[in-house]
Amino acid sequence: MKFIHVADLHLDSPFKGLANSKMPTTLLQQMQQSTFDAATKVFDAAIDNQVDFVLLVGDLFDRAEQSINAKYFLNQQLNRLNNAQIPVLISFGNHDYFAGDIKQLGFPENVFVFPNVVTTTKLTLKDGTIVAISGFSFANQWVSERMITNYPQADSQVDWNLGMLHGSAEGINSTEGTYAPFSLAEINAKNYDYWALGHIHQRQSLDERRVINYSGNTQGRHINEAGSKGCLLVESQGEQLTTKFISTATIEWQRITITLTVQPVTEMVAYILEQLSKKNFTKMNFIRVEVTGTISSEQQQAIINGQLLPLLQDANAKLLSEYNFWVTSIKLLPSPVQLGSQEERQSFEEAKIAALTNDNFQLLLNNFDQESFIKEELDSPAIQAEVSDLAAQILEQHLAEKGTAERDN
Ligand SMILES: [Mn+2]
Repeated sequence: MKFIHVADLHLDSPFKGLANSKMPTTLLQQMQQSTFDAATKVFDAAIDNQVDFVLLVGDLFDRAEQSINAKYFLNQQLNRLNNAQIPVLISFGNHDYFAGDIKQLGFPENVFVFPNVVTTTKLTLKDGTIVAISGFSFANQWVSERMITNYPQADSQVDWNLGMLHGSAEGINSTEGTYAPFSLAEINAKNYDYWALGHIHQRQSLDERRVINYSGNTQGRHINEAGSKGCLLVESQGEQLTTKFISTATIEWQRITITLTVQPVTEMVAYILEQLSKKNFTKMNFIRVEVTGTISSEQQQAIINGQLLPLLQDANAKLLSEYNFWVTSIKLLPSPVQLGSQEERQSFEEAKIAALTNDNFQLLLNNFDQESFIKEELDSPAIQAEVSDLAAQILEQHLAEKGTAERDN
């Protein structure tokens, strides 16, 4: 048995907040095309590796009202797999929830879409191997029910039992349970051979055998989705399953720290770009420059009030044909804050991860239902990431000041 586990394609993500007059058109196009290019690589990999089937675990589309572009693209890709006789199993997630008539989707005959209740479907592979695959599709943006409890126990009559589940594993990054929450114990109790998880965009295994996996998303969309992104190729070797990561993102995000000294603003621009040029990126990288070191208040102001970035991007645009990077933002690293003990520092980091989640941001956005223009502005992962970072910095500063005040008393 050989299959691809992929989730969170987020086709046609708008990348709001990144396009500006400094960004060269070719790069703008590459960015807007990136979720499609990443998805194409997934389907290429399925065909090249002659997999038995593909599991698409939700958030294929970025929004429930899918763009014509995204729909058309996906249908073309599914047809490619149909021609290659590769079955595709789809369970929709919180971004592309679907409760309508599956026939209306117009998918080719190799596609099976899970309904809104947990359902098991069986595939017989070319060599006679029988695989049972259980899953469900989100009917709404929120599913607070513990859907995991509806999954059947592993079927001992089949060769492999697989689960597809778009949802939040408790204790990873979000404790509130609006995304089909489940615990590792509940998953383990089902005795399946493999769990293809979706929803959390950071690729990770939840178990030591590496058979309960989030594949992560296929293309990072902002600085909080940094690093390599792609899908998993899962293959059986006897009784064992091995997973191999396949990289699909055409643009990778990363933070790069640059140490500056007191110097004129013009030299800052040249110095930063020179440091980045030395990295010899082999694919396009979107960079958040994090500045540290001792700099003048004039330099600090140029960064904080946003004057440096357009200057930097102007010069960056001229380097694009030679070097694979684009500076999307520049931040001053806060000067080290004294949060007292190691324990204080650690609980702050933990609290930060628990509180500053995209889900919590979505809840906050509900406060702006009456002011849709605010909601629309803020409804961009890039801007949310900025706000989260800023919130963390301000909190940290407050805590440090409070700590100092308490120690002074
Ligand atoms: Mn997602």
